[in-house]
Amino acid sequence: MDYVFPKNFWWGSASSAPQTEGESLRYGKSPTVWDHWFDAQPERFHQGVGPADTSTFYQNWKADIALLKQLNHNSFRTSISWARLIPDGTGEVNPEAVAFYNQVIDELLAQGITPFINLFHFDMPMVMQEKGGWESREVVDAYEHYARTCFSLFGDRVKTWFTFNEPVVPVEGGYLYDFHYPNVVDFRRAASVAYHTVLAHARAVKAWRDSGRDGEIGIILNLTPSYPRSQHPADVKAAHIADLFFNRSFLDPVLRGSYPEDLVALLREYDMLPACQPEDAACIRDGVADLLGVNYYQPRRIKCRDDAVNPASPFMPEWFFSAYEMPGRKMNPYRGWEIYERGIYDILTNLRENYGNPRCYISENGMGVENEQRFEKDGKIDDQYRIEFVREHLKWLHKGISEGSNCLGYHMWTFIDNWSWCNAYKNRYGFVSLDLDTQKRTVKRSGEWFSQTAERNGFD
Ligand code: BGP
Repeated sequence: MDYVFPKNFWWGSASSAPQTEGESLRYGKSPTVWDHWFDAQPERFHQGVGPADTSTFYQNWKADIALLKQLNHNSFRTSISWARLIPDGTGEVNPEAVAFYNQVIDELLAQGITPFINLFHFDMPMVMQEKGGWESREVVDAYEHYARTCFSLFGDRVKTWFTFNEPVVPVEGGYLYDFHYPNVVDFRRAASVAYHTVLAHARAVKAWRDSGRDGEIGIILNLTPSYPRSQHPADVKAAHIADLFFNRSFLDPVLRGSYPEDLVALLREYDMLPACQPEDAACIRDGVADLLGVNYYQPRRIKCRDDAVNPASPFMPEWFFSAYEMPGRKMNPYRGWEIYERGIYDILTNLRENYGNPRCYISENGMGVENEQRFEKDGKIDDQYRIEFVREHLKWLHKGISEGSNCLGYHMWTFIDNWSWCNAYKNRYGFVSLDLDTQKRTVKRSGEWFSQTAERNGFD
């Protein structure tokens, strides 16, 4: 084989509670921000399809785990729903939720699939949002309590935990660019949300370590390598600032235990630093993750701004850079995102050279395709484009490992086509297709390919 991966490499896929469980207001679960927003503005959701219409993992977990096994997964990531486990955010645990998550964890283990459990995937319980969401320290306290509850209920069997998935996305979506609830556009508030999520991460890391259990705890970040249009100092500086805002605002505190000095200096200059407490710095310093999950979809192409900023306009990251459409870039024609496979290698190299080569893995990578049904042949989706996508990314990942990167696995987004936020079912990502009318699952060609690759631990 041309590409052989290290022994015990993690082959699997990722999903999340709010995108798969369904039963969004049943069996004791309280509403999240998604249930609330969908009620208020269903027109913001693709074809008016909301968070109740997911792939019904709550009912189908056993059969779905059998499919994971069929696809030779040795690991699988999903999340716990805070609103299901502790419906009022801080009080009583919901016994139906405990029974559900116990069944899922036990079945995964019985099938030889290591559960990777994430605590928060964009799904703030509405009761907590009403208390201010991540702008509020009370919510950070409540999250720590929720994390401790999870560790005490499931930490005897779950050994790989994550505090957050893509914490920068609720900052961007909810507080800067209006694609998540609460639809605020205000940098100062966004900075406070970002800061409190880092703090919440560090508090959960401490809670896990306090539990004395064996295992590890990490965080999952979506990293977007920030490439300048040219080597002109103005473009390089612009790309550096984009990197500070969108990557290093999380990467540095969770891997180095502190914020980049130039990010702090920039925010101080514009009087945008969030309010801190004296004890926070030590908490963040001690909250360095054991393991980093890297979600990689596409890079950022950056150039300096062509025009001067109007200082009367509201402060935004884009005061310092512009996006740049690189001529000749390779695009996913079915979704509109750039495909740049080498980005995975650049991320691993950066982690190795600048962050002490942490234990990491690719926790999401994937190719969304609209109207994927058109590629059906003999009853299954013949998604050769996805096979090509995965292969090409894996080649770069393999190169990173061969140069010494500490990358332990590759998880695909996602297992079964699932509901995705405002896009609902527009972009299909799964190894398994989902018939929305019948809920029938059918393995795609890419699922077969992945299954073989995982079994052989590599490909030609
Ligand atoms: C990632 C999220 C996932 C999933 C994926 C695909 O950022 O972690 O939850 O949504 O993106 O996104 P989309 O369906 O918008 O193409």
